[in-house]
Amino acid sequence: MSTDNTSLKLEKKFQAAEDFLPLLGTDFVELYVGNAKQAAYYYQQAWGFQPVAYSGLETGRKDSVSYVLQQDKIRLVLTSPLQPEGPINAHINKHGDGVKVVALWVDDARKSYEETTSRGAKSYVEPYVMEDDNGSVVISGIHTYGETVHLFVERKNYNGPFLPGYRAYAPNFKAVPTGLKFIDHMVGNVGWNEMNKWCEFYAKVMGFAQLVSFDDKDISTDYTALMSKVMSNGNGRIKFPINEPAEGKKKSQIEEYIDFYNGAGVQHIALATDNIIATVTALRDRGVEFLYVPEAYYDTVLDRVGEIDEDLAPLKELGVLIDRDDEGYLLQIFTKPVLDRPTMFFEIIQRKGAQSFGKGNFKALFEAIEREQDLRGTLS
Ligand code: TYF
Ligand code: FE
Repeated sequence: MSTDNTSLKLEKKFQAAEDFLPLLGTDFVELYVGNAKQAAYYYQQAWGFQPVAYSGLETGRKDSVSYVLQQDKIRLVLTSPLQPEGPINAHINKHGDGVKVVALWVDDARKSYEETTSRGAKSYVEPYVMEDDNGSVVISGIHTYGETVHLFVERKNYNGPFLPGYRAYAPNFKAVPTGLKFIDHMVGNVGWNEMNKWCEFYAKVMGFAQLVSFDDKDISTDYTALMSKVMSNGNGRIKFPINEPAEGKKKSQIEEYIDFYNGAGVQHIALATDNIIATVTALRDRGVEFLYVPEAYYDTVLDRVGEIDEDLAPLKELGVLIDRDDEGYLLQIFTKPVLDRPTMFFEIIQRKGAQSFGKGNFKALFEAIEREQDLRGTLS
């Protein structure tokens, strides 16, 4: 892998052609979950997300219910079925709780749909308009890996709490934020030999370019292996690394995910903070569990990354990992899976110049993941 100046590389990759799919950012991430009310409580209490909108029986919706939670620019939607059968039930039955929708904020949802479907995207939902007293929203959608979908959300004529059909929701409880700012990247796990297919999808259908690539030699530990490529849109606001399992001495963590999720899906959501020590301290105090890194990592880390602004002691105490590229450094840490199935987890990341993904930490990180796999008996 090369660690050349990634921002510069991104500019170069995109200066040739006009961006046919301009993306303003991530609009929301929707999880289908078994019990949205209790999941909402977890994300409020442990993660510091504030409830902002709700739709369900009280708003005239009969089949399902959604809670919308927000922290700075990050918006999560938690949806559960209210009836015994339907697509949400089927999704939960097959995958457990997991990400169904990665919604992208656009200026023109109709054009986004045309540009992507004409390049081969499979339609999920044709453009449609929703209206209420707060204005109108246009939404369209396409399929991506597994049963995951992308919605294009055009909300320039809307000023309600979330979308038409939702009412503002502000329980007496006030969430205490943990310093999470925006989604830095979202990673997809896909099946054997499917990485290139999905990277080509993001390139051809959505106009993304490849930032970096890691092969199994870059990132295999003594045991497990995977391959990964990072795809980015033109302005760099949307970054989607795609992982596939690789053959190793033991079962790849990506294969474990695919087994339990029953297919491809979102593996981790990386959330940015500008004070990782404060954020991770708060999350840990509220019960969020992080991967453990042996203390020996900290004996040599500064030889590898050089001087950093932070004291090493609190980083070591929390298990925060450090890496450097030619643009600066980054601090990152990974939670254990946040579900009973070993599927989705979160990354907390603070970038101090570096635009890469922590390659220097792969060995320590993957060994930590393998220790958890070993406890689950899923390494072989
Ligand atoms: O997003 C990334 O590329 C880093 C590293 O299974 C990573 O966070 C890659 C694969 C993986 C876990 C983390
Ligand atoms: Fe990541």
